Amino acid sequence: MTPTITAFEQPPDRGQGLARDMRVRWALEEVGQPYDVRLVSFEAMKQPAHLALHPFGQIPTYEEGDLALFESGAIVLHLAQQHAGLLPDDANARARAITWMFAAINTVEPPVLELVIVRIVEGDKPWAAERLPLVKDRIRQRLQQLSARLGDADWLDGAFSAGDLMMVHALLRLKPSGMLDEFPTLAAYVARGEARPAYKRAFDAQLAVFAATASHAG
Ligand code: GTB
Repeated sequence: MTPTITAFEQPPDRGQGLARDMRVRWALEEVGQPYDVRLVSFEAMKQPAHLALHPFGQIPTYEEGDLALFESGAIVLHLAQQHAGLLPDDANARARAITWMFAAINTVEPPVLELVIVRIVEGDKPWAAERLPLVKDRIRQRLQQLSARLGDADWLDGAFSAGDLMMVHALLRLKPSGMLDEFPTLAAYVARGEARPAYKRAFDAQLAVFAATASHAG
């Protein structure tokens, strides 16, 4: 059965692959599972039909038969458990890869999102300029720790896993800020993720959505 995911009808990142449907697309491509995409507007996301799928009125969602999921991490974990290729067979290695998924969304991503908040949401507040360096320092602390753990390895724990997929995508959000370049080990790690054929296919698919929107707008 072909699953259906949801994504922005009008991607605010102009197809840079920063929205979280990108993780799900990437995981689907890594495991070779074809999928359909239903594009939703910001308005439709807050309507009952979409809220029945996603209680917080967001994308991505995932539907497969009578299963409906939300939360990109949960969707990627579901795919990784159903298909070979994103989690190791060994039970302990599998648990460690899942740990990295949680680390990506629960430890590394929150300070990264704070940067977006202080720059965009709170940018006009009188204290925003004072807060920015504090937020950046918290990000640097996490990047330093992650970089130290990665060392000269290609991936966080042996072969590429769903943990790397989630971590690379969480780090990608930092690219426009230039902060990733302060940590060459992590910049190279993210570049390795972006170089994967599955990443490229997923990226092209979401970019095509923006290109279609842009051509309609023009
Ligand atoms: N924890 C959830 C998950 O991991 O799935 C978070 C889902 C989420 O934040 N969804 C966002 C959304 O639907 C899109 S990804 N927002 C609409 C709303 O809340 O009304 C976040 C995002 C948005 C935009 C950019 N961008 O433009 O660069 C990047 C990421």
